[in-house]
Amino acid sequence: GPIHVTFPAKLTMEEVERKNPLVLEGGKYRPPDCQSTHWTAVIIPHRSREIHLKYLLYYLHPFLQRQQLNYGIYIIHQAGDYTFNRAKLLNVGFKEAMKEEDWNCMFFHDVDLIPEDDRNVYTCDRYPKHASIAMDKFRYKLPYKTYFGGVSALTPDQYLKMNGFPNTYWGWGGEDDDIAVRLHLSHYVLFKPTHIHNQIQKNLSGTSTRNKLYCYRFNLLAKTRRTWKQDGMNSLEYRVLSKEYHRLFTNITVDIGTDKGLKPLR
Ligand code: NGS
Repeated sequence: GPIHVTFPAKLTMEEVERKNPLVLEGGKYRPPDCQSTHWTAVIIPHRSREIHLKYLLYYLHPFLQRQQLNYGIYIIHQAGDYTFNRAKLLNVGFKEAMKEEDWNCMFFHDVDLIPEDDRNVYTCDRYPKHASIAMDKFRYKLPYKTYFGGVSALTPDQYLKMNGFPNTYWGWGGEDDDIAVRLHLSHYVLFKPTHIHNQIQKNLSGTSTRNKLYCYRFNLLAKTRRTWKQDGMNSLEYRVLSKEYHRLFTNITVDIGTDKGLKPLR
């Protein structure tokens, strides 16, 4: 049923670790008393949102364990201070997670969204799934019909069929709309379950700066139909700088480069 989400001020990461004794190194879990057929990797793009991450893990670990899934949590941390690129980090997460296990479901997850109901099942379906369809900040309604931001779930096959996500959106906005167009172009019907999420207040993080607005996002969006087959999983370039197995997650720090000197797609 519903989960009452609060943000205990004194919560520490050690306490979250203590509350999750069955989680294995690197934030992985296998149900001890049954064999689950579900293998869900949760991919979280990240930079300077440690407080958000702590609250998300506090809720997410017990939530996923109650669902008796095999799961792993991957934090994909963008190195340096160049403009954040959420969708490219998600592509990196897919590639790196698949090197470790034969995951059959990827949950692409913003760090600031907490599931608010146990009936938000973190498994994949026949069709790609937009999971964060009801958020408190949008009064539990979609902001617009094709909105695909926040949390989404795809099987590896579904993800590869649409050439993954775009690598070219540097800064805030538009990459989720591009993904929605790709889904449409790959002839996927979207599945919108009744998931409910609570967004952590920006000011809780201590660093309330928003990612830089990406001013070319509308230009790129206008071209997705032509560019999606050249920009995505097949053009992904990055360098892993470190991979650490923490108690509650695997942290992969990556250099994803910049858009300086890159030729615009036509
Ligand atoms: C749209 C953005 C999306 C974004 C959505 C919700 O306008 O990337 O707002 O934003 N699209 C473009 O800018 C083209 S939110 O209210 O969560 O800040 O996800």
